[in-house]
Amino acid sequence: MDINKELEELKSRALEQLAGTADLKALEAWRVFCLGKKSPLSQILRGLSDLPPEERRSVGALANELKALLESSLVQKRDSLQLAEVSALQEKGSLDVTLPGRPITQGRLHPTTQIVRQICDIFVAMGFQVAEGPEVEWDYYNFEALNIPKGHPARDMWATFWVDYQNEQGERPMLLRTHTSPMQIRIMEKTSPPVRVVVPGKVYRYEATDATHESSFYQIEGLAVDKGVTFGDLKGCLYEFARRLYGPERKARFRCDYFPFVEPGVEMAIDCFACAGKGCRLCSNTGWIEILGAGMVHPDVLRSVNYDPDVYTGFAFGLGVERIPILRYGIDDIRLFYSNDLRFLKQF
Ligand code: FA5
Repeated sequence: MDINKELEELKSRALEQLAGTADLKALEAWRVFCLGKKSPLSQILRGLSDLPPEERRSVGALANELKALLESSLVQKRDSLQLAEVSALQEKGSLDVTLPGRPITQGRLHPTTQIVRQICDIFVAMGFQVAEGPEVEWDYYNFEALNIPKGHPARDMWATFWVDYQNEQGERPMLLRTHTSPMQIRIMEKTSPPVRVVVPGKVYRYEATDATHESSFYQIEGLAVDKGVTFGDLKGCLYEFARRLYGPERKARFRCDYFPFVEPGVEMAIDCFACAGKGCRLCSNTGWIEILGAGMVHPDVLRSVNYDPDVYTGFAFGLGVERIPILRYGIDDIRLFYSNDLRFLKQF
């Protein structure tokens, strides 16, 4: 049959059937029959490319016109059927359109995300940039380039999840990063000094959990390298950070600590909010809660990324993100953060 004639017939048949549809179910059946993938109209449209060019143009225009007409008729019919259904329900008294709608529950940012953003904002205001890096890391970045060669006892400080992948030498060089410090190396490899950057991210440790320890948690790494950076800059920067985050009344304490990639190394602690420094379960009876490790970047680390330690110096720090809201809001167990209890999460 002539395609133009076939289209005419399709049109009158479809419109006639549409006029006869009495409910939404029948309308859906009509849609599938007249506009679905297997409908005669779709087949004509699909076959257009096989027609000679002249015919293709005229048939194509007609077929597309018919498709648009059927689609708009469908929308109109659906609206009128829906309206009729609502009126029928109202007449029966089973629909009360004056009832207030159900409130839409709104999600919110996880407390860890909120605190990561607040901390990064504080450092951005001090001139730091923000960068991110991989959670699955090479042994080289997590340990070796940070002055922790294979077999070094300092590796015991960070019990690790290794990825089950062996290289040609039979070694397993891939792991879940135990800290954000590998990003110090990745950033210095790609950038010339001066560097001022903070790196938020998730880290993993193969260790037992307790009120202040999780096996996966967040850290924020900080790194500043330039000519003439001193330990005074490190302390000034971190005191200012604590003041902006906790207010002036909270006490901060620096003590010597050991990290192979800094020299000298320190830990910074804040006085325990729960016992006002007297000693309790949260602070393991010390009165202080450690929030970060820090120090002056070790000359060997600078050398490993081709920075001249006689010209450049720098400081680095790595802070445990969850410890910050613990101190700020008086949360007495870190495990609450990731146990998905909405009664806890909704408070932030
Ligand atoms: C480090 O991870 C070093 N990379 C920090 C560093 C960076 C030192 C740069 C010097 C220079 P440490 O293992 O102490 O250090 O962890 C840093 C912080 O992460 C701790 O102060 C603590 O706040 C937090 N933290 C450590 N272990 C856990 C854990 N299991 N659960 C929650 N927070 C933790």
